[in-house]
Order: sequence, then C-alpha cells, then structure tokens
Amino acid sequence: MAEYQNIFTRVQVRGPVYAGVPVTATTWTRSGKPFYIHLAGILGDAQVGPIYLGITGVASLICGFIAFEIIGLNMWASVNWNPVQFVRQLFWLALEPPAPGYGLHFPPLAEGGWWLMAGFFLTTSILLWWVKVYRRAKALGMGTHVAWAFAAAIWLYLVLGFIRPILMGSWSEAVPFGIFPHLDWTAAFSLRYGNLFYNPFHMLSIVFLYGSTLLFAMHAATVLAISRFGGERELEQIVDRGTAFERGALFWRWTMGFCASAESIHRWAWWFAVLCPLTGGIGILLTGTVVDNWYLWGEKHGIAAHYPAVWGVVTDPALAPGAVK
Ligand code: 07D
Ligand code: 07D
Repeated sequence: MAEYQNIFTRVQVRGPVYAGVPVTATTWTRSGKPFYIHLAGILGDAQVGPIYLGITGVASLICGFIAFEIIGLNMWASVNWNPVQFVRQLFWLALEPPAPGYGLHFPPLAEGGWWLMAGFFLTTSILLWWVKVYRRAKALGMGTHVAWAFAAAIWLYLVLGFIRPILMGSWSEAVPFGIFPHLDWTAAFSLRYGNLFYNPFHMLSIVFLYGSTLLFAMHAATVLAISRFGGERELEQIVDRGTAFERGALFWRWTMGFCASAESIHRWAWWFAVLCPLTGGIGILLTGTVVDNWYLWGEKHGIAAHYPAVWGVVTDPALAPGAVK
C-alpha cells in the first residue's frame, strides 16, 4: 500500500469556529472573528484567529516596524534612492555598525548612529515579544517552556550584537544588518579569530544543531508512522500499554535496543534546540575576550597540528606589530 508521505496534512480539522478558553485577568481581549481557510487547514489547523495582540504585542510590532524602516530606508539611501537598484541589490545592501574609532560612543547618524538606533528598536521589539510569549503561556496556565527556548535564541543574539561588543569596547565588533553582509561578517569573524572550527563551543553548538534535526526527524517520523493507531494523541499514550506509542517505542527498541518515552523525546528535543544557541553564545562570548586565535588555542591544547618548526614560532598574525587593529 502506498504510504502518505506528503508534507501536507491529511485531515482538515474543522468544527464550529470557537474563541478558545476564556481570557481572565487581562486588560486586553482577543481580536478578530475566527474564520476558516482551506490552505491553512492543509498546513495545520484550518481555523485562523482570534489573535491576542496585547499591549506588549502591539508595542513589539511598533518597535519592530521602526527598526525595519530604519534599516530599509538606510539601504535605500545607500543606492541614492533608486527604487530599481534598491530591489536589484537588496540582498547585498547593508546598514553597518560604527567604525572601530567610535568605540562605544554614539557616532553621527550616517556613520553608525542609525545602526545603533535600529539595534535598539529591534532588541526592544524582540524582548517585548518574549514578554508577550511568557504572559500568554501564563494566562493559559501552561508551562513557560516556549519562552525559555526563545530566551536561548535571544541570548545568542544579544551576545553577537550587544554583550560581546561591550566587552570588546566597540560597537564595530557587532553584526551588520543585511542578508549577505551578515554572512560576510560571519566568515570574517571566523578568519579574524583564527578559524571558529577550533572553538569547542562552536563544535558543541553544531552538535546540538545537527542533533536537533536528527531528533526531530526521528520523532516526527515515528509519530507519523503510528498516527494510524492514534499516535499523535501523545500524552495519554505515555503511560497506557498497547497503544500506538508503545508500538513506536518497540520499533526503536527493536532497531537500536533502546527507546525514548513519549515524554522524554520532547525533553531531549527541547534541550538540543536550546543548547544550540546557548553553547554558541558562550563560544562567541569567549572569542576575542578570552581567546584571540582558536587555531593557536587548538595547537596548544593538542587538537590542531603544529606548524612545522621551519617557520619558527607561529603567533597570532592579528597581534603582529603593524597589523590593522
Ligand atoms: C526558518 C524561521 C523564520 C525566520 C526567517 C528569517 C529576517 C531578516 C533582513 C531586515 C531559521 C527572517 C529574516 C527577519 C530580514 C533585514 C535586513 C528560522 C526560520 C525566515 N540571522 N545566517 C539567514 C538572521 C546570524 C548565517 C537567513 C537573523 C549570525 C548563515 C536569514 C539573525 C550568524 C546563514 C537570517 C541572524 C548567522 C544565515 C535564513 C539574528 C551566526 C545562511 C534564516 C537576529 C549564527 C542563511 C542569506 C533561517 C541565508 C541565513 C536571519 C544572525 C549566520 C536572512 C534574523 C550573525 C551562515 N539568517 N546569522 O531560516 O540564507 O533561520 O543567508 O541574530 O546561510 Mg543569519
Ligand atoms: C542567530 C539566534 C538569534 C535569533 C533570534 C531571532 C527575528 C526575526 C522574523 C517576523 C541561529 C530573532 C528573529 C528578528 C523576526 C519574522 C519572520 C540562531 C540565532 C533571537 N558553522 N559560526 C554557528 C556551522 C563556520 C560562525 C551556530 C556549521 C565557519 C560564527 C551553528 C558549519 C565560519 C558563528 C553553526 C559552520 C563560521 C557561527 C549558530 C560548517 C564561517 C556564530 C547556531 C559545516 C566561515 C554562531 C559559536 C544558531 C555561534 C555560529 C554551524 C562553519 C562562523 C551551530 C554546521 C568555520 C561567527 N555556526 N561557522 O542557532 O554560536 O544560530 O558560534 O561548516 O555566531 Mg558556524
């Protein structure tokens, strides 16, 4: 029998539209009359809305919009307000942080001031969105797992653009806004600090990145494979015997001798996902502050080969007299 392995859902979930459980103890209420969209039902739940924007949600959207406008208008200005060039070169355009000479001072707007302002509004927007996520979870009587997972991503973001630049004493260390410019920054950062591959926290971050996709694939595949027995009703199946989940568990016990439980797999998935930016942030924080050159660090700790002695002692080229600081 042919298996259904399409990305689209098999079942259109449709009942009478409903607003969900009552919202208590809040100043805001839900907005929008819920309705059905067939396409939404192909991807997930067919009901759209109502949305709870809330005061923090609205404030976050406003700040996000301001940041987006500052970035976009600066990019547009950089091509002399030419709309065709703006669209054509969009992926290559940038709003760059201040030059090193400005340290942590506020530079003129056109020389990094706009970058600082955009960063301020983007960060405010992200933090307000975090508050919204946290408060909606509380209002629903849920755990705050989503908020803390989001916080792990925010940690890496803050290390990259705020905490590390402050420790280094210069905004110029931070990431520019721009699609390809931020990739150029990533490559340049790795080169400047002696190859990020030798940073053990970059290694750990990659472990959790790859591990997350592996766990996600195993979990999703298992649940889909047992959904014909009701496997997607995960929770009641954790303790019940003879369920779809027991079959899923048996599958893994038979294939590799050990299996997750319906609860444990989600704990593993959560931790793998969270540890990716958490360890990554530690790695970035140590770069340039504690370790100047990860290749030389690797040599010292026996994980990278020594250069042949014919060239004498190898020091970090970035620290050589006359090197551009
Ligand atoms: C699929 C959820 C949806 C999110 C999306 C991203 C924006 C940016 C641009 C206003 C998985 C929305 C994009 C809001 C709009 C402007 C100027 C999440 C999903 C669709 N990166 N990065 C991308 C960000 C860093 C790196 C893509 C953000 C670090 C590499 C996108 C941040 C380093 C590659 C993007 C950030 C780094 C990318 C797709 C913040 C090291 C790619 C992202 C806030 C970690 C890939 C052209 C994606 C690409 C890519 C956004 C930080 C490296 C534009 C918002 C500085 C090597 N990054 N990135 O799908 O195609 O994420 O680039 O820190 O190859 Mg990046
Ligand atoms: C960026 C968290 C912030 C995002 C937030 C979201 C919005 C969008 C959108 C409304 C991603 C805000 C959202 C604003 C609103 C809408 C639609 C998470 C972010 C808060 N690396 N590398 C990593 C690999 C190399 C470098 C991590 C692989 C080279 C640098 C990851 C390879 C050089 C940094 C990883 C590789 C280099 C990293 C990122 C292989 C370049 C980082 C984890 C196979 C030449 C970052 C410690 C993450 C880090 C990072 C993978 C190679 C540079 C595991 C697989 C050697 C500078 N690299 N890398 O979750 O933490 O990011 O490093 O070659 O800063 Mg790397």
